[in-house]
Amino acid sequence: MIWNEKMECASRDEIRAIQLERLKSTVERCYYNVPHYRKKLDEAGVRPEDIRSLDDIRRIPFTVKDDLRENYPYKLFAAPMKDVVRLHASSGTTGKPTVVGYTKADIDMWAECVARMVCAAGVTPDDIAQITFGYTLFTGAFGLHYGLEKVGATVIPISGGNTERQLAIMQDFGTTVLVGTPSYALYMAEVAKKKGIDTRKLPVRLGLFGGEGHTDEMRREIENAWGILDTENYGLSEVIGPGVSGECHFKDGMHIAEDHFLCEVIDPDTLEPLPYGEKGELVITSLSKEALPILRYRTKDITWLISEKCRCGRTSMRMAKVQGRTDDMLIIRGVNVFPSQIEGVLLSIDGISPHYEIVVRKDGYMDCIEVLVEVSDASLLDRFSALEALENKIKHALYTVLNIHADVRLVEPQSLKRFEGKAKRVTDLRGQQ
Ligand code: DLL
Repeated sequence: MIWNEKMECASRDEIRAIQLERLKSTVERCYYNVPHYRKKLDEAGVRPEDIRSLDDIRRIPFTVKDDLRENYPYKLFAAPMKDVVRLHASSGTTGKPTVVGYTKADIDMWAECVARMVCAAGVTPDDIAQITFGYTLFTGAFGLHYGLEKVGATVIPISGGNTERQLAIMQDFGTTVLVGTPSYALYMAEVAKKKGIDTRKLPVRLGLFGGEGHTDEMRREIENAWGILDTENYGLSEVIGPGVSGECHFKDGMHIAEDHFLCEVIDPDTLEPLPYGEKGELVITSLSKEALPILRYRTKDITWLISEKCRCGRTSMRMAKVQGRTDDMLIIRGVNVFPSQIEGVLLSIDGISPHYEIVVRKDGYMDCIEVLVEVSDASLLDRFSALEALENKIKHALYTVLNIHADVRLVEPQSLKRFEGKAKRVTDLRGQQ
């Protein structure tokens, strides 16, 4: 079902007209309500009335995460606090979190975007959705919650953690849709197996996964373990939360809610916009937000835009699966390495589990990368030659894809850390040595 056919199937001309009108009012709102934006726009010599076509967006300066930090907590808000009804925050790895606010209209718009997204994935009012994201300052749980309720699905707001209870509730309440991070879905399947629960026999039929990326190999792993359709969605708190884009059941890119978010892809080095289909950094401008409008936000997420019409009938632009972030990219002896590339290799090899950790350190001046991965069968660890053969096989496969030598250490099943939220798989010790 298409939730909002008028918008999701609008012609390109119609969408562009809506985007231009909303871009103008967003720039105006920023200019007249947020000193930070006024200063930046003045410095760039741009006044709101200079925005006459969508191409004029190129004249607007970029916004980066540090702008939110420097204006902590509320200085980028374009609405008075009496109109702000909700706050969320994103925990940065360093320094202060970034705080985001929503008016009533923003919350409605957010629910609308998530409703479109979950319908595209296949949710109906008959579904029972279990939300395993934490109901915290993180946008994941509340974002999905309001959108799922809007389409009439039954929501189980179980929140994160306590996997055994999650499984018990899932069995008792007849959950049909699992909502969370892909890594948690895998972990739940593993706990279920230990408890003797056959996840494939449960009524769960659909996964709505996001908040972090997952490779096609990991997706197959999840689909096999649960016997479900695994769909992915994308968003970020600075822009709204989940609901920026999501896959339909064709899983051929994530449909963008283009009447609310204007997406560009730029070359992260030259900052020049790239044509559709070319890979670069995603930049998003909000088009209808009131409390925290955001102009040309550099997401650091690497993807490309897909302009061909989708088989589902929606006309919206799609974004490809995020390939990594410009800032989780590891540079190992001069070679750019994305953790997702390593994951892709590991999941294509039999005899190991999808749980892994990447440790980067310096040996003298040399960058060294070590990949720890759990074997599926603990008895392998006692069979030296088989163990060595498997390690070599993984090393070779990693070398073929990454073009660098990585050390591989096979470890016992269940010995690596598990995650209830976003997985943190990389430990980079180079700065601390
Ligand atoms: O993760 C919002 C969200 C929650 C999206 C639940 C989908 C589902 P933040 O905590 O601000 O917001 O983190 C945003 O997470 O810039 C990406 O790097 C990453 N991310 C989110 N979804 C995906 C995805 C939420 N599907 C950051 N694939 C973003 C890859 C993702 N990365």
